[in-house]
Amino acid sequence: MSTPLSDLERIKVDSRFLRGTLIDDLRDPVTNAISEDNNKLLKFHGSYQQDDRDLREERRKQKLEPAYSFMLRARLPSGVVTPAQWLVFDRLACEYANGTLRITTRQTFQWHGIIKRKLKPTIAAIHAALATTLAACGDVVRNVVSTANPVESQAHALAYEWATRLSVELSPQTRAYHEIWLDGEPLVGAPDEEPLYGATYLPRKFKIGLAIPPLNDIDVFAQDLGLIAIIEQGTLRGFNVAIGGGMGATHGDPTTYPRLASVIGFVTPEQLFATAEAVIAVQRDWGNRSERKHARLKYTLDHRGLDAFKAEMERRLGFALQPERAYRFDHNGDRYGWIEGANGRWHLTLQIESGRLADVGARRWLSGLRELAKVHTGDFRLTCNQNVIVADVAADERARIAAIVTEHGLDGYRVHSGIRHHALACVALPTCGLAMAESERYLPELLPKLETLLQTHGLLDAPILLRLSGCPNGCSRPYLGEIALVGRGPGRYDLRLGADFRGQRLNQLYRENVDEAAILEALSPLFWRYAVERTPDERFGDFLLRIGAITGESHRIPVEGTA
Ligand code: SRM
Ligand code: SF4
Repeated sequence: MSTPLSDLERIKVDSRFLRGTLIDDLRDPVTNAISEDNNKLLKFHGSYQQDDRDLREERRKQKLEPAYSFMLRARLPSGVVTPAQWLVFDRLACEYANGTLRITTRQTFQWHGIIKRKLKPTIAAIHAALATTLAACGDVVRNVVSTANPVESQAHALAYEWATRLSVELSPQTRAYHEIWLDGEPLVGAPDEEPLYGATYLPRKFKIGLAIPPLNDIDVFAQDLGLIAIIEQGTLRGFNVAIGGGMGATHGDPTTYPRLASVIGFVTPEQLFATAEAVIAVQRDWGNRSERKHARLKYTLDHRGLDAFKAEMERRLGFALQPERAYRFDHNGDRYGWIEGANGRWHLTLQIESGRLADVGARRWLSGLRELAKVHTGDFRLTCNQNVIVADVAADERARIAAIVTEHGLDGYRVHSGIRHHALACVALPTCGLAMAESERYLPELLPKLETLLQTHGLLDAPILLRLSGCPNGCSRPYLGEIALVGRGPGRYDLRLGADFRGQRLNQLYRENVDEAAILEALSPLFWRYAVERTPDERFGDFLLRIGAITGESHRIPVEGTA
């Protein structure tokens, strides 16, 4: 007897290509919420229904419905935003959302706190700004991310273009989005078509990222499909293909786990689309549609076998992948400050703590970026480390840009400690319905304590990757942190240690379900030993492995890709 399909598969089938009864729910004035089934469909349109968890208990006592609102996520291929778009997005944050813009770990924007009747005008305004929210969430190919490396060379620009084309061309084709949000005419006669996805889309979310070595700022091995651009003598030769990365896990369930993508070969640029489509199509057909916990590509690979998956891909493609080419990653962080591009234009990377653009005290970051957008003639690039690059600045414009940056307190990157420079935190409370512990709101409390500890050992400048997640889903890619906290419950975390600095080795559990005091107590002697015993240029994670503070091998990618 075959296993029954998950409930979501039924909802997708019945949805008529993602329509459901969303239009009716949006019109219903009695509640600020929408039905459970439509909630599932709404994700494909780029939005999640949430409620303010800080207010949940109080409202329950008062017998009020939870404080419902909606999170909206844009699909911004490779994280590129024009100044004109920035100004629109900023206005929407102030008019319809909670007065903040949130840069995500997949180089796009989220708005939080949009009430139901403002969802449609917000989406329409995003569309009018030539962007979309379609397929920013849901069981589809998500926004394709790519190394936020503006114009280092022609070959870099070309690799970037491929990522953008993948994002655009792998988008769903349904007209439902236009009908629901943009007052498009309902479809009569010919049915919608989804040539790649079919009526039930994919078994689960599917993430693609393209990295341009030596930067692994997108964490290419955390992607379902990771592409590593191979540039030789200034020419883009093609891409190494890595499949089956993913971070999500469930506490206490060993059948779920983070996994790094496996490199399965090399393709030329001309073969890229067909290859991406083949990976997606085999996952579409082979992925687990009964148990969503096991539906990501990583489980399909581990269940059916990597070799069998590759063979099926190649059978459908009609050609074999070439052997992987040599590559080397240096690090997976961002390079702060000004950098000159190959064409003599300049790029300024600013650090935005947890990606949250807001005006708080002297940190007038939302206003600062708005002022920059008013005068900047290049574009902005969001990074997967939740930062922003003011890209493509003429040499004689630098002073004006720098003045705005300083005036709004955006110049912290100049003085930040090594660990602060490399800290990521997911959203978590109060909006994320899955959060078990604080993350974004905890980071500003935790960092000074860690900095004090590091300073004691003379390590304030040591670049250490710190990643916080409010639950094991791993939205800040915590399993790739040299130090990571993964939420267990209020004020309690798993402390994980020992990933590398290139995104090529997963970390390991060091202390389970501990509070802040225990975390600091566990780290202090390790910092001390690191200060005293490290070899020149040895990174914290590598050091921990060498001294045996963490043991055993987790799934690991060789430091140097082999030809
Ligand atoms: Fe995530 C679910 C936020 C990147 C793995 N993620 C969620 C939701 C939508 C919670 C929910 O399902 O109700 C969170 C909304 C919180 C809020 O209030 O905004 C959420 N994820 C985020 C963001 C905003 C975190 C951030 O601080 O920037 C990131 C948005 C990315 C984007 O622009 O598309 C974000 N999420 C990630 C990443 C990192 C990445 O992709 O590089 C991961 C790990 C990689 C992966 O997918 O394996 C990630 N998010 C998850 C998972 C676990 C998936 C799994 O396979 O188990 C969930 C839960 C789920 O899908 O059921 C999840
Ligand atoms: Fe929410 Fe967990 Fe993702 Fe953090 S890691 S945003 S708590 S789902």
